[in-house]
Amino acid sequence: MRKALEGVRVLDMTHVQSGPSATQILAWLGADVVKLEATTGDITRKQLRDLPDVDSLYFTMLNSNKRSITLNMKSDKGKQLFVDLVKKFDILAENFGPGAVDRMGFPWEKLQEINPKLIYASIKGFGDGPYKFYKAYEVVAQAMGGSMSTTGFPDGPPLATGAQIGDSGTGMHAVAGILAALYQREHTGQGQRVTVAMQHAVLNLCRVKLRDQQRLAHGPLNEYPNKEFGDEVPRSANASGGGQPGWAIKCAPGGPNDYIYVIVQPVGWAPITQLIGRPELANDPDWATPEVRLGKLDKMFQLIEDWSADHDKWEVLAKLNEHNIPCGPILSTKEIIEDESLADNEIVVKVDHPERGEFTTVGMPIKLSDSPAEVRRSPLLGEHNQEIYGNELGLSESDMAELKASGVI
Ligand code: CAO
Repeated sequence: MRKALEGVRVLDMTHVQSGPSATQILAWLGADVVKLEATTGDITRKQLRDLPDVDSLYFTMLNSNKRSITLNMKSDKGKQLFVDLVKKFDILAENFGPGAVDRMGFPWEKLQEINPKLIYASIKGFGDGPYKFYKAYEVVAQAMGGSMSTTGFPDGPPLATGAQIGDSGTGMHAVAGILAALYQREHTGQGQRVTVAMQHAVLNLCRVKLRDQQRLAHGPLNEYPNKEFGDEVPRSANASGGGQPGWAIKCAPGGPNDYIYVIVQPVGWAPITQLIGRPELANDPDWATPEVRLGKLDKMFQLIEDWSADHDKWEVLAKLNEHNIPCGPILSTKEIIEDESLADNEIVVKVDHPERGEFTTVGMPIKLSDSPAEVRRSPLLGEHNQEIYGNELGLSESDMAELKASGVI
């Protein structure tokens, strides 16, 4: 079956997480993604290793379905080869520190000259302005995009979230930009520059917190559990802060992930009162409407917890869902990796690797009926030098040997 992006070629200079997460999606959609690495390789090949001398899970889980070539972009010969490569690709993607590709000798204007159809995608920490030349990592973006100040308990410090919204979150935004640029190229015949700043992507994901920042001007945020409000959106623990109240309530037997997140929609209240053994509260004027419950959400969730604490989270999930009450047990990473339905959905998948053997990774979260993704292993460093430099660019075996000996590839 033909894949959605079959025929699209990506020269992938990305490293670490944000960029590789984007190009991995393109590869799953069927693009030919060729990862161009320094001769020492993407740093994550060696980071957080669980097995000696084997590409790390960090690398293998972010670079599946790609090919790998090595190229020293600081050598003259390397720069020449890069020019030949750029002519053959549709997309160039990178997420180096600010200015790195310019310093290699390839500012956007030059890349456009080499290949006017090229789409050049860059991820940086920040947009134009005072932070433009600053490097950034995941939690830096969470800090400056509105996530950390709004995550945590009101009386505790700002917290980072485990979801990699700064890195992979930005990568997904980059995918949207790249696909839009590809589509526009169909009409214009021209490539374009796609840039995404991690701070901007996190802010996009924290959009509702800026909603609340402006609502504050008109009074307290009643949907928040906080008792006092200043002039900025406070951390509100596990409150959804949205139109329907929610909270993480305890379940049996009381372990660190024995919780379930429950949302009480207006229609959910009556069945909840039945379930928790307090049917009289369904029509009690002190409890019957969302408006009267709003001022005592903590008490409302305590009532539910008094019931849930005697049942395990799976039982609570089943019982609440019998009444269409939105809820979700807190799943540990162990529970997730062992979850049969996630495996059946091919979102948790097993992949074989020549050095590490079989390992588990997260599959393609976007399902296309006519372009199913098949997760294949990540490439070894420089595994495809022969295919690209030899077969495609026509370098001879002796040329290749010389380039290798002189540290160009
Ligand atoms: N050949 C030769 N040199 C190469 C090369 C190649 N193929 N590929 C990269 N390099 C060189 C670059 O030219 C650059 O050298 P100079 O600084 O001398 O010009 C250097 O390697 C890469 O620099 P860097 O700033 O990207 O790397 P770093 O480890 O110092 O910083 C990071 C890492 C992530 C902070 C930085 O890349 C960054 O801010 N990226 C943008 C934001 C981002 O994506 N962050 C997400 C990180 S994922 O958690």
